[in-house]
Amino acid sequence: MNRKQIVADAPPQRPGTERPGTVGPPQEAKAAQEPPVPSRGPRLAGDAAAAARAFAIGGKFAGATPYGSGHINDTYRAIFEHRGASTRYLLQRINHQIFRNPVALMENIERVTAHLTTKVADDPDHDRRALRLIPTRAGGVLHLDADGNNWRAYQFIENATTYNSVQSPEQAFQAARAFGEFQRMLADLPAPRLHDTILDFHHTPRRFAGLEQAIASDVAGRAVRVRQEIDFALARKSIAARLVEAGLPERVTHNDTKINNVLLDDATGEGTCVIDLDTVMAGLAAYDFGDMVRTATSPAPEDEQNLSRVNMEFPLFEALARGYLSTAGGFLTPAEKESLAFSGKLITFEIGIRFLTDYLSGDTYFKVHRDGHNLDRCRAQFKLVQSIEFQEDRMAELIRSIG
Ligand code: ADP
Ligand code: GN1
Ligand code: MG
Repeated sequence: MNRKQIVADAPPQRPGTERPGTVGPPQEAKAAQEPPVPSRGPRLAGDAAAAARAFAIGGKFAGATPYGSGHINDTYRAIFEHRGASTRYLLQRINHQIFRNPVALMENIERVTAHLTTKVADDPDHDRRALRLIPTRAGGVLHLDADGNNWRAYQFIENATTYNSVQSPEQAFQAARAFGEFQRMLADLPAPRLHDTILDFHHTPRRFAGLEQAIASDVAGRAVRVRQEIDFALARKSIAARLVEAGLPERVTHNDTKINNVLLDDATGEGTCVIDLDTVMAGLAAYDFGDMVRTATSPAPEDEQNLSRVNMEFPLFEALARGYLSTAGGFLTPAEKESLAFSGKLITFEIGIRFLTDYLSGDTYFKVHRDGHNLDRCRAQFKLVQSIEFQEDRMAELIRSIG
């Protein structure tokens, strides 16, 4: 990873547009002041062991192994042994190239987790229903190591699993129900407005402008290989502004509701806990529903290379819509409900152009595990957009019929 990624993936900010709650100056400007970023790899694993010991956890540290398949942070499962029993913790190095102000980010997470904890207090399973931060020995929630890396730790939620692709309509229903419940529980989060951890995160027109910039500069010399994908994106430029210009109400939203950001209970299949709270901030309900459509209506993974497997399957969409509206239906306005069917196409398109932008920029933002990985991800998103286009009217009708 290098600094270019900030320029490449973060939407450009217009001068004078800082809103209340925005974290610091524009990311491009800040990047110039940033110290060199440490390299990843075995040394970081060693750092994880040292970082784990910085948290107020009783017992003896017994190891930390890389965990999960997120594209941004470095996640470890750490084990501590105490009086013959092992306890696991979730340890994360926050990617501070992407989240430029980890202190403000953690302030958001502390407020959100505290609020959720009060909401689930009466649930017999309350310990597993909201993420619980582990304090550091120094009494904060962030450990800053000697290399300038920021670490946090959570209680590990046992007997629940995240899935990188949806396995059944029931699973789509449960995941969407949990994300809707998450929005519902945060609807009365007291002021002030949460910090914008990434400015204009779902501002699709600015994401589009980022793509146009990447095409024009073509720093990795790859544009010639992706003419078809570029044409696909350019042909849909007119849809980019539809959500941001719809006058929809701002809410506290998750903003990264891909299906692997909700833990589903191993015994019941129900949503146990919504995780990955780095982008919880002001947003539109439709952003969250849109990203659920992107990740839970096609059974293929996000980076599927066999595009014949990437399709918006209507039974999955129906389960998703019913699950989401079972918890969110009570507070959404008619205009918000009306925006849901379209949001799937838009957010899938938006993430597709972000993958394409990153491919053109030389893979500097999302973690990649093979050559052309971002391009594969882009192609899968665009195939899904096409599949949604064939079924848009039916999707809108279904949402109206649920009411
Ligand atoms: P990223 O931002 O890199 O996507 P996540 O916060 O989503 O990181 O964590 C990565 C993975 O770790 C998740 O997909 C999930 O499988 C697992 N995970 C995260 N938090 C917990 C937790 N508190 N308990 C158990 N597993 C967790
Ligand atoms: C990233 O952190 P993770 O892997 O859950 C990204 C999302 C994208 C997603 C695509 C901060 O999410 O916006 O939709 O990858 N997060 C950030 O899989 O950019
Ligand atoms: Mg995640």
